[in-house]
Amino acid sequence: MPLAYIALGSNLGEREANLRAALALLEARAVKVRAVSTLRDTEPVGAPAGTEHLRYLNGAAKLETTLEPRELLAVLLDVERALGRNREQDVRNAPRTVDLDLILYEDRVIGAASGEGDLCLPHPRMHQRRFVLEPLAELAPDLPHPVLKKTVAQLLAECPKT
Ligand code: PH2
Ligand code: MG
Ligand code: MG
Repeated sequence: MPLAYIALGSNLGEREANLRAALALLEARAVKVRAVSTLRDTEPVGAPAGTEHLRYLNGAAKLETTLEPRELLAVLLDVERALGRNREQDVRNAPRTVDLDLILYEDRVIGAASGEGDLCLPHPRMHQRRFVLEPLAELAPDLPHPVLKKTVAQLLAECPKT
């Protein structure tokens, strides 16, 4: 079965409970959660003014699913909505109960300009974000990035700390 990795984030409400609930909902939706990293408290990156105090709980999960990337993305968005994620404010990086980002799906490369809507694989900012790379490296340090041709551990070693 195809393997995918997602990043988990929450900076509103009961953060850990939100992330655990998201994983449980994925299990109920044709997605097998094969591994979950430790969850870590992180400084928000790019927070809108007035929300800088809302720290994130971040982690990563390894999924197995027969869903295609687009279908998996739809399930992720559905689970976000089920857990009260509200995208109406339309503010970039607005605080959220749950954020589930598709980071890698096998070695698939999909560009946002490929006619597949806004799905982009690998996630276009994964290599710039320690809050994604650190938990991912716990699960799959030797996993290669299909475009950058470096492993997750290498990307983490090269990612600036600020
Ligand atoms: N997600 C963002 C923007 N900033 N900062 C941290 N620490 N963790 C996140 O998950 C995060 C962020 C956009 O999704
Ligand atoms: Mg995100
Ligand atoms: Mg997201």
